[in-house]
Amino acid sequence: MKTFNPAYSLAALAAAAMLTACAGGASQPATPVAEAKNQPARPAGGHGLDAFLGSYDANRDGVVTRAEYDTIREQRFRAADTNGDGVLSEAEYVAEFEGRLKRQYFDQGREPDKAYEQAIKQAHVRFGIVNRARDGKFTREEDKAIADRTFKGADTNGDGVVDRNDPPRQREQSGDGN
Ligand SMILES: [Ca+2]
Ligand SMILES: [Ca+2]
Ligand SMILES: [Ca+2]
Repeated sequence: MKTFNPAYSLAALAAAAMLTACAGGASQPATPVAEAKNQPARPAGGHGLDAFLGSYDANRDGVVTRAEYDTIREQRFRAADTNGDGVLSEAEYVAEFEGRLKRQYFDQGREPDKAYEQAIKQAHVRFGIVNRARDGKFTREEDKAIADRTFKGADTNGDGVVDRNDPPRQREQSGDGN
């Protein structure tokens, strides 16, 4: 295990929550909630390196490879496609986001608040942006295009992986914020 770094705790928690959700199985106990409460609240899939690592660093080595990223993104898409028609409706898209957000609030011992409502609203707005064709169907192709842009946007030093060696950009804006 790596040395404990408080900056990682929320990210690790999010990763643990997500992996548990994805695998549907038991996983190691996450970082104690007491630790997480000391961290600033951050919406699920929020911007920033911590959120990125928390969401996609599956093996928690502090480095997100493209393979890890693509695998989790694909898992997330498949899990979100609850009616199995291969595309995400707005309802499916937002429900997937809300599931992660709920989990995060639960793990932090928080009740849904104004920020929660706002985050859900933003998810609806985001669907309108990611669903470029405006046909109400978010496709894998659309997701892959965003994934590519998001990963490259996060990999600010361009070495093909996302980690703490990637200098933050002045204005954090990458893809759909997932
Ligand atoms: Ca990793
Ligand atoms: Ca669907
Ligand atoms: Ca990099």
